[in-house]
Amino acid sequence: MTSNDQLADLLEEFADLLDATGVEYKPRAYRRAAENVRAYPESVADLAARDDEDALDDIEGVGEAIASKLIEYVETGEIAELDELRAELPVDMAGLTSVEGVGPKTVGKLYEALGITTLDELEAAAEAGEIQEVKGFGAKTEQNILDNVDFARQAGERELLGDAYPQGQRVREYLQSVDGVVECELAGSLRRWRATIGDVDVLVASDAPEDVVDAFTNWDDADVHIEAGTSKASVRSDGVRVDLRVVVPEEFGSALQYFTGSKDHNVALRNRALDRDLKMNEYGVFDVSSEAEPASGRPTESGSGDDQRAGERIAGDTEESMYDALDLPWIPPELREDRGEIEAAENGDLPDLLGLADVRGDLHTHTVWSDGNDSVADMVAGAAAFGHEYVAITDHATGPGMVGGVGVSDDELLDQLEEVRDVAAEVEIEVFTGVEANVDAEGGISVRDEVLEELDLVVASPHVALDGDGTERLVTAAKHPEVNVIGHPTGRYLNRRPGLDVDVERLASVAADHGTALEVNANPARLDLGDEAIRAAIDAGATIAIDTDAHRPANFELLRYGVHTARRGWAEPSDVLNTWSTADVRGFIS
Ligand code: DGT
Ligand code: CA
Ligand code: CA
Ligand code: ZN
Repeated sequence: MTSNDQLADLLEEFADLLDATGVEYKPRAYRRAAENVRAYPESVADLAARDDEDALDDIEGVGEAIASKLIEYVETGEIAELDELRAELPVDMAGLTSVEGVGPKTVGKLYEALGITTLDELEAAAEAGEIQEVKGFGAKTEQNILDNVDFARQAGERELLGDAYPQGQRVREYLQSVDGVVECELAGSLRRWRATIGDVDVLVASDAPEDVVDAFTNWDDADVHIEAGTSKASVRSDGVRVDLRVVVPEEFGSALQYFTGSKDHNVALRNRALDRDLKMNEYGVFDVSSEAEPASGRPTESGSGDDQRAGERIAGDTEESMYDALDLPWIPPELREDRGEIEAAENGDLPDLLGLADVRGDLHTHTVWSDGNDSVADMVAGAAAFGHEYVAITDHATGPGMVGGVGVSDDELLDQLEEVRDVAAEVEIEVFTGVEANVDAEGGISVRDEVLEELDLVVASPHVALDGDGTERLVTAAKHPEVNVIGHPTGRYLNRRPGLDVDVERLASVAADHGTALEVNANPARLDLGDEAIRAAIDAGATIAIDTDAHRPANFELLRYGVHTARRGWAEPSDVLNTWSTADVRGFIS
C-alpha cells in the first residue's frame, strides 16, 4: 500500500512541475496538500481506495481536484496529468533543484531556453557562459551555480536520514511478516543514525534464504531490481537503494555487528582481535590458535566462507558476544565511528547515553503567528499529547532572513504573549513564552531588549549570510543576556548548503559561561549542530537543547532524529537542557 510519504512526494513533484511551467497559485496548493498528506495520522491511500472524494475531505488542503488525483493514483498507479507534465519537462528536477538557489521556476526557464535537463548540462552551460545570456539571469546567478554544483552533485548520492528511516521501517515491517524470517534488523549507517545515508542495509536471520530473497524482490515498494542471489539482493525503492542480506540464525549476531559498521570501527576491532590471537568477521569470532574443527555454516555468495570460519568459534550468536569475546562491553551503534569508543569501552568510560524517554519538552516551536501550520492551542495540545511536560512557543521575529512577512513584529509578539498565557492557564503542561529572533551578520538580535525581557525564553538563530566564518557573530549572540538558546547554529541544510564555519569549542565555552544553550535542531534537513560539533560543545562545557522546530504537531515526532544525533555526539541526559525538570529549565532561562 502506498504510504503517505509516497503520495506526498508525488504531490510535491506535481507542484514542482507546475511551478516550472509557470503556473501560478496551484503549486502552492499542491505543496500545502502534500504537507498535510505527509502528516496525516491515517493511511491516505486507504481513504483514496474507497473512491469517495468525501473520504479525503478531512485532510486539510485536499480539495476535489487533488482528491481525484490521489484516487486516480491509488486505482491505476499513475496520474495522467502528472505523466503529461513529466513528458513536457523531462528534467532531473530533484538533481537540478538541489543546487542552492535553483528552484523549479529556474529549471523551467533553463529548460525552455537551453534545453538543460541534468546537473552536468547545467554545469556545462554555466562554464560556457550561456546562462547569463538567458533573459532574467545574470552573471551572479551563473557564478552561484558554478559555486554550488559540486556540493549538489555529491549530496545527490546520499539520502537524508529523515527519508531513509521511514523507508527502513517499511522494509523491516514487511520482512518481519514474511514466512521463515526469524529476526530482522536494520544495519549500516541507518542503525548508526548517520545524518545522511548511502543505502539502507537490512539483515535477516532465516533458514530459508531463497524464500526471503524472493519475498524481498516481490515487495510492492521495490521499484527496480538491482541484483538478486541466493542469500542477498538489492532493490531500489523510492530512489533509495536497499541491500538485503540473509544469514543463518546462529550467525545473526556476528553479521549484525559486521554490517552495522562503520568500516573504521570494524577495522579497529579486528586489529584488537588479532592482538588476542582471534579472528573476527561476519561469521563470528574464532580462536585461530586452537586446532578446533571449523564450525558448520551455509555457504555464502562470496565463496564458501569456510576459510573465514576456520578455528574454534567462540562468539557470534549475538552482537554482545562479539564484543564480550574482545573483553569489551557492547558499544551502542551511534558510537561506532572509530572516534575513541573502543578505548572508552575498554576503560569503562562509555557515556551513559541520552535516550528518547529522557526528553521532557520542546523549546523551539512555531504557530500560525509566523510560518507554523497550527494555532498556539493546537501546538500546546500536540506537545502534551506527545508526552511533553513543557513546551516553548517561539515564533519567528521579523528581521534579517525573514522574507514574505513571515516574522512577527515586536508589537505582535506582545499581543501573542497574551494568547500564549491564556492557553497556558488552561493546560496541564508548562508553556514557556518565547521567540525565535534572528542573529544578524554582526551578531545583533532582531527584537528590542524590552520585548525580549517580557519573554520566558529566547532562541536566537542565524537566517542570513550563512557562509564564511560565523564564530564571532554567534559568540556575540550567545553573550546577549536575554538569549537562552542559539538555534541551528551553523544554518546548514544537509545536501543543500554547508552553512557557517564555526569554532565550536570557542562558541561552546562562551555559551557555557553565559548560560546559553546550543541547539541540536532535530529537523532531518538540518541536524544542526551535527554529531562531532555536539561532542566538541559538550566537551567544552556547553548545555545542549534538542528541539524539533515543529511547525505542526506531527513534527514533535522528529525528536528521534535529534536524540540519536546527540547520541552520536556522546550526549548524556544531564548535558541536555530539555531533559531537565520544568523548575530547572526555568532556572536556566531566567
Ligand atoms: P552508507 O551506506 O554509505 O551510508 O554507509 P554504511 O556504513 O551503511 O556502509 P555500507 O552500506 O557500504 O556497508 C554496510 C556495512 O557493512 C558497513 O558499515 C560496514 C560493513 N562493510 C561493508 N564493506 C566493508 C568492508 O570492506 N570492510 C569492512 N570491515 N566492513 C565493511
Ligand atoms: Ca548502507
Ligand atoms: Ca550497503
Ligand atoms: Zn524555527
